[in-house]
Amino acid sequence: MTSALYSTRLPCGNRVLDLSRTHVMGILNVTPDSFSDGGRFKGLDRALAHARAMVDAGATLIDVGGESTRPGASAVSVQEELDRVCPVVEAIAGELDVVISVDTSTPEVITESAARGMGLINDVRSLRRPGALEAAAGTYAAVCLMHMLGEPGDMQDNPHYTDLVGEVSDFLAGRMLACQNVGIDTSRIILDPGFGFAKTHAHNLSLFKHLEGLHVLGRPLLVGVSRKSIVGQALGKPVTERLFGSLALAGLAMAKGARILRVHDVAETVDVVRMIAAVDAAE
Ligand code: YH5
Repeated sequence: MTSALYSTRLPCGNRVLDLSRTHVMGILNVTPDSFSDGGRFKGLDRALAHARAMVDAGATLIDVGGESTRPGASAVSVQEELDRVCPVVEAIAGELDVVISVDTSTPEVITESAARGMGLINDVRSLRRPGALEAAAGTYAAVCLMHMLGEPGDMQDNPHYTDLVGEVSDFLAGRMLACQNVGIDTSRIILDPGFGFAKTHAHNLSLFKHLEGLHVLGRPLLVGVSRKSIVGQALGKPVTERLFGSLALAGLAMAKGARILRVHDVAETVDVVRMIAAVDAAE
């Protein structure tokens, strides 16, 4: 087992996450493709029910996402993203005992979500949008910095690396420094290699194999591979048939020291985590 070099207390707004153990983060999409019918109230109702089910299944974080990062997805206005995300954050904060993560790059969404109970800023752009660093510095939320080159729309255009782990590590170190420079303490930061973002299948596999190389940065790692193409391409399976492959990678990520697993299938992943934790706890 890989043991941590960092403090295991991650401050997440008015909560603290104990990263001496591995946590499961449940994915909650609040994009219109996930809520096509029924209007806002029904959308809110369903989002809350889904969040509740994931918490009951053992998720200790819920990741609320109002902007699709799929290549080709249309851009969402700031107001639209606020309208999608804020009511959901408020509703979860009012009812559930869970850290609320918000998948956003938008300064206004960072600020408004924090005021409603967000505990973790999960920005796939690592606070590179103008004003995002300052917005994050104005909150007490934890920050997940993720590696991605370019933007979701162009990131898969021929990504190239000469030293994959080194370049991912350097990028994340640079973003940690940018955070420090605006007053975001390193104790608030977690890191993510960004599987599927500006990476070929070979890159994803190699980065996963050498995940331990990112421990040199001295911060907890989050891994998000649930149902992604790393599974689909390795197994030749469509998105609906990627559960077992995703669970294999969840177990492997945990064995390699990842402390937060971002997943769709919470109950199944929680079994994987508990099983490995039981073995780790043995004499
Ligand atoms: C991540 O890795 N990923 S959004 C395509 C899929 C399945 C899932 C076709 N936000 C990450 O989940 N945040 C996303 O199959 C993330 N780390 C962090 N921190 C993409 C996604 C997905 C894409």
